[in-house]
Amino acid sequence: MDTLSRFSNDQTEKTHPNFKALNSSSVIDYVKHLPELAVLMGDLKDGELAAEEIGDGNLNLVFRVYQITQPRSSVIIKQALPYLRLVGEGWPLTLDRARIEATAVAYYQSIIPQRVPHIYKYDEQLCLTVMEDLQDYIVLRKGLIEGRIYPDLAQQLGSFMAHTLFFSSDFYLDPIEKKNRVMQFMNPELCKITEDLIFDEPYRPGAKNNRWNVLINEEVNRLQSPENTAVLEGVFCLRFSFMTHTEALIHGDLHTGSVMVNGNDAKVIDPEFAFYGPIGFDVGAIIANFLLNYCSQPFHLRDAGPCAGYQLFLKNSALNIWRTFLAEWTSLWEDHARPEWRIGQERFKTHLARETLGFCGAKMIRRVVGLAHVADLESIANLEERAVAESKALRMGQWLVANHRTLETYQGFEAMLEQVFVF
Ligand code: SR1
Ligand code: MG
Repeated sequence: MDTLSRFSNDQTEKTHPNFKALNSSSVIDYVKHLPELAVLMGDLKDGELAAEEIGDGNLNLVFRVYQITQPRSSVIIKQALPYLRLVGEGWPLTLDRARIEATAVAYYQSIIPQRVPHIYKYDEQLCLTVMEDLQDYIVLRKGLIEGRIYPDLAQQLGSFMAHTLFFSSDFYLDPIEKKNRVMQFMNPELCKITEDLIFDEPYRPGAKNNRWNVLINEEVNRLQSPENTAVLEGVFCLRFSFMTHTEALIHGDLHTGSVMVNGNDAKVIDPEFAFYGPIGFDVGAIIANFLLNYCSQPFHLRDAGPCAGYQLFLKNSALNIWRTFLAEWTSLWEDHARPEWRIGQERFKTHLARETLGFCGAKMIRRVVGLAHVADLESIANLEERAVAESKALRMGQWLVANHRTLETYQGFEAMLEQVFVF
């Protein structure tokens, strides 16, 4: 029996006896009976509401429920299913992820409320969250594919990570409280997905979930060769860190599909993979997704001038995410670190810089070779062009995974990251 099938659907009846998956009709009934929404949605008489299922992620149902006569009066309902939506009922998945997500968002609300949507209700039995509909926002990945500029985004994301990661770490929390939170955020099934999909399968010939563009077969063979030792050892270290380092409450899936943006604001969504893990995993993940988009842009913005300009925005964003994160982390440490942690900050920042680079690389590789790809690359229709972008992403990712441990000081972070853009 493999590990995931231990947590099969039949657990659902025991843990959530009243669970039932909603559809676009039953979700309306559900909303009508929510006192929490009476003010927001006005008088919810029969027939006044409509709903559509708008989920495009890998895991859950997402409904938009709105008043027909006033479509701007709306909410989002996100419901976990007892299986992985991307694959179907053959891949059972814990419903506890809805609790993890609701608890993580509540934590984010308490630390940096402007960076998350408002939550109206968490329903423990139906494993769903009723939240603000970010009507004027789009998913960041879409905005980046379209070549939109977000001037404040790097600062917003860097600041979000510095605050949420610092205030959940041992550097700030009482050690007993911190360990209680480690227990509260135990998320073994979703961690197992990450362990398999990011740190194992892309490097394992024959892993059944892997898929890639046939035109990069040779690159994938080289990636998975036992002689590719620098990369394989780098992944070993990153995997070990991911599985054992309870540094802070990390989002756990902080890619550009987990950020909603409008012209000047950004909100982080979807922390169902949250758990106590290595800080660099979040920082590396978001930077990786800017780099993936960078690789794809010659085949979206085809004119050389605009493409180069946009790639510069992406590169500067990646660097500015790190700069903001580092500056705000440093200042939070100086102002709030517990006395026993006062000495050693410089060394820890070098650890963060190394792991950010390494996780960034691993996150790039998995999106080219593993189960779950990204639209930045997948939407390049011409397979030869896509292969060019994917090969570049693989070269960047492998170099970062292989070399991240050689970074001597965090002050060299930017120089190291800048190197990969020319690959
Ligand atoms: C099997 S789930 C695939 C991916 O979707 C999520 O967004 C995570 O990134 C996960 O690895
Ligand atoms: Mg998600």
